[in-house]
Amino acid sequence: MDEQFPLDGEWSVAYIALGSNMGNREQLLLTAIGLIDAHPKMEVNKVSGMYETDPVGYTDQPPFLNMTLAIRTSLSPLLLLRQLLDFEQDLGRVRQIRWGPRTIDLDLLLYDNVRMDLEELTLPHPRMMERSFVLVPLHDVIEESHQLYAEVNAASSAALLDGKEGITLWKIINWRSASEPFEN
Ligand code: X6L
Ligand code: MG
Ligand code: MG
Repeated sequence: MDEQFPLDGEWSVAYIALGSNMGNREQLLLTAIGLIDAHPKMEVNKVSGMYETDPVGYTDQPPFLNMTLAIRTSLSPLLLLRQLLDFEQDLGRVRQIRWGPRTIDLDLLLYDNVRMDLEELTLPHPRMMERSFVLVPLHDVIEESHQLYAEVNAASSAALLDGKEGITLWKIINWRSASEPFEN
């Protein structure tokens, strides 16, 4: 079953989007990164800049902090997704208004070059290419070898040049010294 994928000993690269617009946003993001890295089957490889972004979808809510991570994982896509949802619960996520404020949101964007379409999980994330608050931080961390690299690069550059997207770099954090968020 799913637990047999990936094969023993194989690690995959996954990209995760983080967002917070309730409570101590920066601390919540840092705590989430710490939980992910502490998991025996997940390792944080690269951390993007932290961006403050205007809310989209449901706009009558406070601004977000958004960022993305590149991780290595030996979990399958579905088990990784379920672990991320568990971390959201650990960090006090309560689902009230659809698209409303949240302490933490952890979205699985990409898993290697996997494409899948299940009720529980679609990869790549079906709406990521339309969301500048995802694309701009993803551009900081995505590997050149990924098949969506060129597309992410073009879309994020367009969003930033455009300037109307309401995305500003808030902080560059140091995740150990391993992160080189702006090597692209
Ligand atoms: C029309 C209809 C246009 C719906 C856009 C976009 C809905 C994004 C939901 C949409 C639409 C979303 C974040 C956010 C949310 C976040 C920022 C969502 C889910 N999450 N805004 N809005 N950052 N800046 O992480 O992404 S709600
Ligand atoms: Mg989201
Ligand atoms: Mg989500």
